Amino acid sequence: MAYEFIITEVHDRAGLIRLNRPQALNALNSSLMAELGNALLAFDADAQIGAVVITGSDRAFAAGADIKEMADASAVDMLRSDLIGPWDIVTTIKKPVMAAVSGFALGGGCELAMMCDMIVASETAVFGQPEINLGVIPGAGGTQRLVRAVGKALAMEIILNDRRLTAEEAYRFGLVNRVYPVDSYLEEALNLANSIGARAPIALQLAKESINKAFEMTLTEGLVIERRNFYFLFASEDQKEGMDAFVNKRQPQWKGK
Ligand code: DAK
Repeated sequence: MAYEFIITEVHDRAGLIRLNRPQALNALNSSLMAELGNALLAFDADAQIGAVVITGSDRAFAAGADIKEMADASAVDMLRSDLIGPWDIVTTIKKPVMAAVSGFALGGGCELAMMCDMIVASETAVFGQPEINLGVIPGAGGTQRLVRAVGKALAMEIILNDRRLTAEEAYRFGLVNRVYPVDSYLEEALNLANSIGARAPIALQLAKESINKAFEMTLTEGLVIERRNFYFLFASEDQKEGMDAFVNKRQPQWKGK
């Protein structure tokens, strides 16, 4: 499909989505977000794809939601626009999603990265939630996901006082998985996506679902979900294949069935 604000590519089993509004540092306007949502759904439905990577440019992953687009909106405009719909797709697709972040990941850009399952950063990445400078607060999960990622004390500084995190700090505080030089972070993110994406598809889906439940329920409830998903996998051909391959000392061939 032809898109205006994103570019999609396939690298082995990894689907790559490049945010592509360079003149606006990939500011996330509603058209870009709609395209991103459609591309994510298309990769999620494509059996050849095992995992998805979202990236921007070396200069900017995304400098936030498009301030110019929302500057004059009323509260009712915002409420009616259902802005959050396409953003939700990032968190509801079944396959693992990775953000490959270089340069600015600010406001909605940081929130988009945090919606992904993992973040691979370049050494030049900068994470921040500067909405306070605009007289607003994060609106796409920043106040919730940042706290869970880096803890309350640091989240308060970042959101209340526009503290920005370097890639190295983001790694140290547990916001990102890995940091690489700017000329290799994307390739490394694709390698990671391909490594993950080559694994048993149904187990991947249920592992991701179970981990995400850890943020939404009590330990007892989460353990029930995990155990049910574990038992359910014994209904899959991939479980039989995986265990047979181990017993017979061969590589498994996953079918996603
Ligand atoms: N929106 C629109 N345009 C942007 C932009 C943004 N967020 N960020 C940068 N640009 C544009 C600039 O206006 C400029 O355009 P021209 O003037 O050339 O036409 C161009 O990109 C280059 O930017 P600069 O000239 O400013 O470049 P610098 O290197 O000097 O500065 C910067 C880079 C990233 C530090 C600076 O551009 C900046 O501070 N940008 C704004 C960062 C920010 O405040 N981000 C938070 C935005 S609020 C929600 C979903 C999402 C959100 C809320 C709700 N729901 C679903 C409910 C999210 C809200 C936000 O993200």
